[in-house]
Amino acid sequence: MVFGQIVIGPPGSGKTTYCNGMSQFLSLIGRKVAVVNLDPANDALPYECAVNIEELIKLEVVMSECSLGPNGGLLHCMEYLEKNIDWLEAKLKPLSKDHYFLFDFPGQVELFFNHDSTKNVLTKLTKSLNLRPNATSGMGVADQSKTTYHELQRKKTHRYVVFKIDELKNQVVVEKTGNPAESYDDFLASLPDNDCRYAVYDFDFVTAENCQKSKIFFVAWSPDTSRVRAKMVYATSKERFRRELQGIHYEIQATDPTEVDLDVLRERAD
Ligand SMILES: Nc1nc2c(ncn2[C@@H]2O[C@H](COP(=O)(O)OP(=O)(O)OP(=O)(O)O)[C@@H](O)[C@H]2O)c(=O)[nH]1
Ligand SMILES: [Mg+2]
Repeated sequence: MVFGQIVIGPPGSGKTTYCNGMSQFLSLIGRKVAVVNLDPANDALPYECAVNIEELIKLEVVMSECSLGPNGGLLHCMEYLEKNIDWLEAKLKPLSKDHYFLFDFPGQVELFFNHDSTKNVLTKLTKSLNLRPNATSGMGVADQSKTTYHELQRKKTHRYVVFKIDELKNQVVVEKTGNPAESYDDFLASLPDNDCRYAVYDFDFVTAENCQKSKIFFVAWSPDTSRVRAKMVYATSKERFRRELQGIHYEIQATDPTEVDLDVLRERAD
């Protein structure tokens, strides 16, 4: 099986530096590693790469010959790579037997959001090299977050739990718990106006048939006024965190208080 990492992130976030550090680390522990540079704008590479898109196409040449700026030129390069995927496959095939791959990608967001070539390149590699991509943000979950959730779920010791991401620890930690007697308004008041949070709420209600029921809601709170960085970190770490929370019945994504109104919960739970 082939192992490796596809390194993506905003421009200047440290992708190339990370590939360099990771390849040194892997070499030190005796692992064969192949760094694949797929960013034609990466100049002065700090690592020795096994495959370099520059061998296929050069950004400066595209920019001058097609009269394109750096972003348009980059899109052109990715389209060109997609059309010449055989070139990349032929380079990777012999390495795939025993090398660990590190793919260093460009940072331009349009490559991932409004353009298909990058996705198509990865899909084709997935098939030809038999890769099984998994997404991870590298975020951890503090043990206390897991135990506090279990207390809410199994022992009903909390009405709600508010979690936040501690960027220094790179972990999801408990910010606040509410005791079972607290109201829904108390819960809403615990969500900050201009920052993101995750929360779980144990919603007790009585059905039309007069049955007492209880459903656990997961709330991904991401108000419009939060910093872009916070929105990104919370969005990319959500699935990782959700995997730790067994037994959630419903999930609500809220960007303002109306989306997490008590009536919304009632409607979903009914
Ligand atoms: N302080 C700090 N600086 C870093 C870190 N990682 C990278 N840098 C610096 O950030 C700058 C950009 O790093 P790169 O590794 O080139 O980032 P990149 O994501 O590959 O950038 P693009 O390919 O242009 O999108 C360089 O000056 C690095 O030295 C880090 O963990 N901490
Ligand atoms: Mg780079």
